[in-house]
Amino acid sequence: MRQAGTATYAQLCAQAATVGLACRGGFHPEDGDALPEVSGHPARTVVLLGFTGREQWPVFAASPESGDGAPHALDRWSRRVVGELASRFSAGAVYPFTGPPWWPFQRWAHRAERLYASPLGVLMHAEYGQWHAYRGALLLPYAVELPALKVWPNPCASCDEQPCVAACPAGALAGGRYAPEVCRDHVSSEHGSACRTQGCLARYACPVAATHRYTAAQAAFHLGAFIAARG
Ligand code: B12
Repeated sequence: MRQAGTATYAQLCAQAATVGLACRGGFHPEDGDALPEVSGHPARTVVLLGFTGREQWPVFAASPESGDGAPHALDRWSRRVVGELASRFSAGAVYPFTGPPWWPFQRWAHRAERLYASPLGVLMHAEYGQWHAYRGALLLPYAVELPALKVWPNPCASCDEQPCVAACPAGALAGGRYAPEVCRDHVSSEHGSACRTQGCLARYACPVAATHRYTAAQAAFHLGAFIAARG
């Protein structure tokens, strides 16, 4: 039984699972993180929340937001379910999609779990490879003990063929770093139908954690959002 205003990491994760989210590790903030206060108290623990592989997608797909036809369905769903979770734990919440300026979720992710940047820019996870993402972060005004970082080797360091780089039909990874405009021009053009229908071909070419690859519907949703974000 938890006391009001406190929680263990296991309790947080169990509750997160009930709303369709996975705990993605956490960290104890420092002054430089400049996080908002939670009901007048400094945030003492940040727990990242998100999707791992294709596991949580069906919960979002069955939600009212997914079916209402209005824009930004996944962001609106994330606000609702992360917000619900925050109120259960007397926490604040921040999101990866409010910006610019953006909250630095990938920098935080490196503090929460041992991850490695792939050539695409997407972080590699020990179990899920590139197939994971962030939907929000809980800001807890109390200290929560967090799991130790799991040590594992960077799979990209021993991947000489780099099939991800070779598979990009636009050559958006050719310069040694991801060129988002080159990618988006191609994906939005008549030549980009394979990316649009099958998902990012570079990401799918990665052999790591292939069993966790997104489903066609999940991939198509993200590519659609990426094209729509052109502004
Ligand atoms: C802006 C942005 C983009 C821009 C990148 C523009 C650029 N290069 O400048 C665009 C729109 C191109 C983009 C595309 C994608 N993105 Co993006 N993006 C973001 C966002 C909203 C902000 C990043 C940022 O500027 N942060 C500010 C700095 C200060 O914070 P940071 O943590 O230190 O940021 C680092 C990263 O941005 C990284 N980086 C630089 N360039 C790129 C390019 C890509 C593709 C990625 C993934 C990271 C990355 O370097 C920064 C410095 O350390 C983040 C969410 C977030 N709040 O972090 C998602 C995020 C980084 N994106 C993500 C993903 C998955 C993608 C896509 C692969 C899929 C998608 N969302 O459709 C696509 C790639 C397109 C494809 N072919 O599929 C995920 C990465 C998850 C992971 N496993 O690592 C994030 C964390 C969103 C999430 N909800 O989980 N993205």
